[in-house]
Amino acid sequence: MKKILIANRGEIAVRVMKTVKKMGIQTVAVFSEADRNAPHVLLADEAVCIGEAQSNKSYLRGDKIIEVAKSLQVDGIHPGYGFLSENADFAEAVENSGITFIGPKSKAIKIMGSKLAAKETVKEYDIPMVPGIDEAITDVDKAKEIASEVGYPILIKASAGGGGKGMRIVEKEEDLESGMKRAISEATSAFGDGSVFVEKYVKSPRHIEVQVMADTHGNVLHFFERECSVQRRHQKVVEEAPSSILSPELRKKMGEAACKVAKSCDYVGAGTVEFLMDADHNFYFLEMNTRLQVEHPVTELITGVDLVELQIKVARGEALPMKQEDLTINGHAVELRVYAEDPLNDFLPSVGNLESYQLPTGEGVRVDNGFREGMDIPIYYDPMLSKLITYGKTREEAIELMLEAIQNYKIKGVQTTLPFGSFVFAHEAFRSGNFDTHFVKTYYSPEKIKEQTAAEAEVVAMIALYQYLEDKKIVRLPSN
Ligand code: MV4
Repeated sequence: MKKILIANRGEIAVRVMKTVKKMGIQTVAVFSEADRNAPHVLLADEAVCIGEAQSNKSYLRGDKIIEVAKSLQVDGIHPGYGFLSENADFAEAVENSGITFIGPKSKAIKIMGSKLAAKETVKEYDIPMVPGIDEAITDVDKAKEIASEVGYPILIKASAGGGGKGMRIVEKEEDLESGMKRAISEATSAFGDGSVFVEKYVKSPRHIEVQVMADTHGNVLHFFERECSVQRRHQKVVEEAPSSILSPELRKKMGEAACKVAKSCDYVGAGTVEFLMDADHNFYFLEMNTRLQVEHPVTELITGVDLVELQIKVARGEALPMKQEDLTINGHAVELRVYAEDPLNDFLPSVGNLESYQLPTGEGVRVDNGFREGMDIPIYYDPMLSKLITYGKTREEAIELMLEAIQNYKIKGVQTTLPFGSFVFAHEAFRSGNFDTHFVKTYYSPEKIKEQTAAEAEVVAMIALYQYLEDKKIVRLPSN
């Protein structure tokens, strides 16, 4: 591979390009009219404008992107995450045009894009699943039967759903019929597919996912887990690796289960297998994400591997250069997603101009960033500015570094989720490791940040006062 096109924008386009360059491969950026001066455009060897700002006129235009790739004699397309990354038709169109899609085959994308197809596919692989039914269900009486078998509360889920869309908790039998009708109509309007199924509702779950990587020679490795339980409305905000609650035995079991999921669909490339873990540490397969994830850096820091480099090697047909036994966990990493959103105002997007934008640096601090001082934040895309990742020998060390690094961000012009990050990392429940997916709902309110800001202001005032008194002492000394 001599030239790779990165079909994405923002921090992930920059992140991917860094590795592509490191490998001595030429880079091609595509960009929308809103991104003319964006960092990913400036970093690339070549850059081509593919349309107007709206995603469906630029970053989602697979046909245009393939056209650009062909005209510039590109060998591979890296889709990043979001946009076209999990679009099976795009992956297929790329392959059909004679270019390598740096990701799995379209068949694997298609299977894992449907929760029911995924369940069907992994069935013979002895993967723990949440009790329930693994086929689309429309008959209310049948649903009642399943529900009384697994016990209430149950969760109705849309097969095509993602990010919690089309999910409905049902506490008791008399609510089942209306819940099901709503779930079906919601799924139909949101995904054009009204298939729903029923599972036992796991009450206080943790979200633990396993990074896998498979080559075209039949090797599948796992790169341990990431804990992503701290999320708000199905949007992850804080991630870490490893999870603070897994024993080595459990880690091995989950890693092996994740590899089996990958094998079940002939997976190739980087993927993530999501599990729910209940309060008794039982784990259940949820779904597989067939892309590089936003939170991949925490895995890179604890394993010392460059996941993008492995993606490219595997796409070139090389065998994975290590064995499972070679992989070990070293230290601990935490990540905060820094969004241009106002945590004091229901996390509404806070778009505007980045009047000041200075990033923390230092040992154990990694910032994956897609912005620059003076830039306007486009309203058309996800408002994530950067990811702050810190690494330490222990979890405590990583968290301390994180709190310090958050303070060393200097952003003016927009509100960000940085103060919310301070809240999470300073919180006793997070620090103790005793938390679940309900963390934000349970502990967070804007008042918490206001209290925190007031406490910080008090410290700053005390320091100023002390300095003032000290200065006065010095000034007075000669006259005394
Ligand atoms: C569940 C669950 C409880 N029980 N399934 C949410 C998104 C989708 N990927 C799966 N989700 C869940 N499935 C059963 N049987 C709770 C969730 C869930 C959740 C999962 C992971 C991370 C955050 C979450 C927040 C709320 C609900």
